[in-house]
Amino acid sequence: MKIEVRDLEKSWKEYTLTNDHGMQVNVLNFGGIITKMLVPDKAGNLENVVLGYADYKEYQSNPNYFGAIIGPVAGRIANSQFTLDGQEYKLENNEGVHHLHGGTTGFHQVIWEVESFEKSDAVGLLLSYTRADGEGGFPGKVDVQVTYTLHQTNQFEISYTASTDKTTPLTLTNHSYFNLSGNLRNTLHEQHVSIDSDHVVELDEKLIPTGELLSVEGTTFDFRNARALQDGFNDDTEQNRVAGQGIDHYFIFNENNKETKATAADPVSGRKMTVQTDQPGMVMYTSNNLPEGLQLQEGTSRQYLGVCFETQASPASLHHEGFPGVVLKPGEVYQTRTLFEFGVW
Ligand code: FUC
Repeated sequence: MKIEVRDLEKSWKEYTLTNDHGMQVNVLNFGGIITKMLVPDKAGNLENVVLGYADYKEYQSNPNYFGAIIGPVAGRIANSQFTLDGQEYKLENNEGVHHLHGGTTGFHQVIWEVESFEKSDAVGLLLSYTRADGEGGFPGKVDVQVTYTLHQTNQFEISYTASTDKTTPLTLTNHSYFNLSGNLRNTLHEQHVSIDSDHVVELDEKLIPTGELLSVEGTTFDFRNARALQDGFNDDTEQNRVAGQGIDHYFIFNENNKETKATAADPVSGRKMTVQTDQPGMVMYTSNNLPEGLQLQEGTSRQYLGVCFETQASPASLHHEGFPGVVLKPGEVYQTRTLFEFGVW
C-alpha cells in the first residue's frame, strides 16, 4: 500500500492512494474531489470507474460537481430560503431561484486541509474544513471532517463528521459519477442497479420535491430487483421527463437491518459495486443533463455517462413534513458513513 502526493498550481495537491491489489484512488485537496478510481474487472484489468476531467484546472468551476464533497446541504433548497428557530435565512440562488449543492462557496469549491494515514489494512486521507458563521448564508461555525479510506479489500469508505455552534442545516455527500464499464467504454444503458427502496420523492418541473412520495411499484423506479438503467431513460413518464429523461430522484431506503442499500454492475466488464450506508436515502442521478464535449480523462462527456449515488438526508425536510431531517444542533455530532465495495460477478 502506498500514498503519494503531487504539488499542483495554486496550493492544490493531488493525493494517490493505492492498495496491494492495485486499486487506486486519486484525490484533490480542492473540493476533496475524487478524480480517478482504478478498479479491476473480471480479468483483473485496472481501469478508471469515475468521471474526471483530463485537465485538473477544469475543477476550478466544476458545474457538474465531478467527484466532489457536497455541502453544507447536498441537494436543492427550494427558493433558496429556510426558517430555523423562527429566523429566516436567505441563501444564494445558484439554480434559477433555488439553491443547489452549497452554491458557489460550497464545500466542493474550497481547499481542504489534508492529512494522510496508513494502517495495517488500509491507507487514507483525513480532510478538514471549518465553515465560518454566515458563509454562503448558512448560520453557525461548522467543523467538518471527511475521511477517505481505501481498504485492502477493495472497499472505499467515506466517513463524515461535523459539529456546529448554531443550529444549522447540514447533510453531506460525495458526487462521484460511476461508470463500471471502465475507462468510459460504454454509457450506462446496459449497467444494472438495485436499490432497497419502495418510495421515491416526487419532483416538480424544476426538480424541487413536491412533498409527495411515489410508490415504485409497477414503475421503472422499481430497483428492488436489479434492472438496466436504460429502462428509466426510455420510459416516457412525467417524472423521467422532468429529470431530463432519466433519474434524478431521492430514493428513501426501506427500514431494515440490511447493510447494502444499492448495487451497480456492468455485465461486460464484470465489475460490481455495492453501496453500504447508514444514511436514510440517496439521490440517484444518471447524468441526464451532463453536457456533451467536456474533455475527460478517457474521452469526451455525453449524456448517461456516469451515475451518482448521493447518500444523504433530504433538504426537502426544511419545507415538508415526513422527510429525513437535515438539522444539526450545537452539542450534537453529525456522523455518517458510506462504503463503496468493488468486486466482480
Ligand atoms: C445531481 C442532481 C442535479 C444536478 C447535479 C449536477 O446532484 O440532483 O440535478 O444536475 O447533480
